[in-house]
Amino acid sequence: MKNGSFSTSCGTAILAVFPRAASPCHFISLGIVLWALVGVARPSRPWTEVFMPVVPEGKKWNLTWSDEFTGTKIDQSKWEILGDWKRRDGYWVKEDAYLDGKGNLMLRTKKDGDRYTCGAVRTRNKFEHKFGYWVCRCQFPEQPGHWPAFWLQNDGVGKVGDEGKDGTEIDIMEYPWRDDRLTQNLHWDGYGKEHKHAGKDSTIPGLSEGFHTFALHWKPDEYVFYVDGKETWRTSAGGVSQVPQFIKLTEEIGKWGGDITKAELPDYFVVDYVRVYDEVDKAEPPDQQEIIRKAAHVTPSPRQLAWQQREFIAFIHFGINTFTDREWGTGKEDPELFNPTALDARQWVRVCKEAGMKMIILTAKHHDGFCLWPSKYTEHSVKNSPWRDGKGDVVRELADTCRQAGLAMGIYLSPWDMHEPTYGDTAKYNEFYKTQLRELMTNYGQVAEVWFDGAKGPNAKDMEYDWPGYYALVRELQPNAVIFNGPDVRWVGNEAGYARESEWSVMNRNDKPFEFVNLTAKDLGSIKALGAGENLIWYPAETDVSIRPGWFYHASQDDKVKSLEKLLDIYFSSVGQNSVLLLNIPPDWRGLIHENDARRLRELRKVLDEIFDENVALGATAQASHVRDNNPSYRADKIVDGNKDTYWSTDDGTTTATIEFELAKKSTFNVAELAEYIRVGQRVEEFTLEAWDGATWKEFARATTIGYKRLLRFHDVTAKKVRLRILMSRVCPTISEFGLYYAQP
Ligand code: FUL
Ligand code: CA
Repeated sequence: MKNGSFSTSCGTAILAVFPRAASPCHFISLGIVLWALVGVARPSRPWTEVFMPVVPEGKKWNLTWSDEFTGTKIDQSKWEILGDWKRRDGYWVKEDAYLDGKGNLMLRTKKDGDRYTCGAVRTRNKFEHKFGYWVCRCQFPEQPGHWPAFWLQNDGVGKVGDEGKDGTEIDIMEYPWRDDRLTQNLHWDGYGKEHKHAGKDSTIPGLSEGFHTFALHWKPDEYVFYVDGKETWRTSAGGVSQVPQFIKLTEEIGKWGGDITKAELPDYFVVDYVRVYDEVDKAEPPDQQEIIRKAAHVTPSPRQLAWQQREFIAFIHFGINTFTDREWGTGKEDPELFNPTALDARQWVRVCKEAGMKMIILTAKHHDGFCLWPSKYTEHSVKNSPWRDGKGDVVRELADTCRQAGLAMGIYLSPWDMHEPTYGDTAKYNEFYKTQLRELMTNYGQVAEVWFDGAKGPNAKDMEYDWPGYYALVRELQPNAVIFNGPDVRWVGNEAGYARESEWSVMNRNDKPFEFVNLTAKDLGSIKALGAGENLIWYPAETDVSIRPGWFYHASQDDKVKSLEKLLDIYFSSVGQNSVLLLNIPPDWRGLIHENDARRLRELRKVLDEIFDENVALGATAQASHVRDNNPSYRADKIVDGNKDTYWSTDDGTTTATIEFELAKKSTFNVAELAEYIRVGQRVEEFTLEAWDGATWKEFARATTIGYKRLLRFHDVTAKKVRLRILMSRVCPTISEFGLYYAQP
């Protein structure tokens, strides 16, 4: 329920007189009515300003982040829903955190058999921010034995030393008692014997009824806490956190809140919104035109370009899980289990190469910690397996075979390691991980991609990966390798095989050491998503998906290899949507790619070759409405010359244009291919394709972005004249290729 600008400001006082059985929505409408009746003057400024701290001259508040909890599903691009696992005297379970469909987040506490469960959410890795004004509007639960909390957290809170500057638990509101008394707290230097704490309790009559706001003004040198816009506590205890922190909204079951067996359940903590504001300069925002121009001129690095041109690459998940029939191991597996009977990297390479793939990325170490190469730094590897009498090295065999076959090689090295004893000790483990990375980056020749996986199980020990250190090492030892989940290549955001309709390669990065952009956001590249454009980067998408349901081989999935139709759809939606397709084909326990997978890949190649065999637009005569400088080297026929390195363009200010093509002969087609000359940037925002039917132009395809490659499928069209209309482009469009093909039904 989103309130108008005035209902909230005095809503609280009036709402408090109502019992809390009905939905909060009713309160608000009653509140408005009553307010009108009693003639309370409406504040002339919006409530936000009235209730927000005053900022210094020349500054104003700007809403940086918020969730109003509208809709019916918790927005998982903003929140991680916690559970299901034990927490204090109860359990956090996902089903107890949900939206009520009326604009509120509900965190429920309930009894489930003999367990007590409740809900919790956090913005870790999704929104982390420092300083500013953080406010939550909510209504408390009523029953004993549990309590609501609105707090900020950082993984560095466990670091001892440097006081709370390297991370502090900031409890903006905790409400363990039911007597109008809340507590606000700071905790830093971990939770062990170095633990430090400062806190303040405040009693505010009426707090236990209705909705209230709880806020923190976090300044570089001071925290100021507020309830309903009134200051309750001001402190610089712990030296004030200087690092980005994430939000937690939680229910907590425990004795601090009283006796849960006395509670009438379910009970609810209802959150209307969370908003985060920053102090910004009053000056005008940067000129939109300037951001658009800048974005259109961001270009790929040579390593990114080389990676993009590979288009279709292979992922090989192979390891101890292959022999235990698992997706995630435990780290406790006996290396004896690793014993492929017929491992042949030449077969892997042959299958991939024949499928048209240009690189193979191998899971040198998955989360279980078992290494496919004889690492000097652990015993948990092929060297203690019966395979090749402990003398084998899968990384070496694959690297050598790829090199001979002219395929590039990529390495996946899981940061999360369930076996390694130092895991959990930030300094020691990072050292260990980097020595392993060094081994792989030095002993196996050229590496073209390093794949960093962010996955970490819910029970993984807490520690901080040294991302900047990992990236630096790769740059030092393999300067041509692209770093996935790092500075060069981003995860497309799902594992289903589909890129976005508008898949941009230019985005505005944040200042986080790992997730540079919100990878799962629906919109990453529109002008709106680029915001102020302070940090524009070329950041293209890689689409990882498995040919089978699992990433590792399972005999039970031999008949679940994706259909040809499905793989084609994935190809068109990834390679054909400005992304590289990373298709996983897991070798079986023999150490061979299973016949079913190999057959499906051959079928895929055959169909792709058939589709792209003949481009009926090749060599067409082409006439453009605009040509850059009237210069022949930018003429329209550059689009249909079969050369990726030549392109048509218009004058700088010209962002819409039309090209008419006359094909050599009347042809039937149902697939189109377009390419932008991305060496100079990605620009096109919208275009259509139309065919001349003898009387009029009929649109047969329309799409948004193009980028490196755009493939479109449509119903059969038969025509001799076709036109491409660029409807919107950030600056002058640069189109290097256009193709029309026919796919058999
Ligand atoms: C995930 C991992 O947890 C899966 O096991 C797999 O390796 C996939 C590609 O990435 O994060
Ligand atoms: Ca060309």
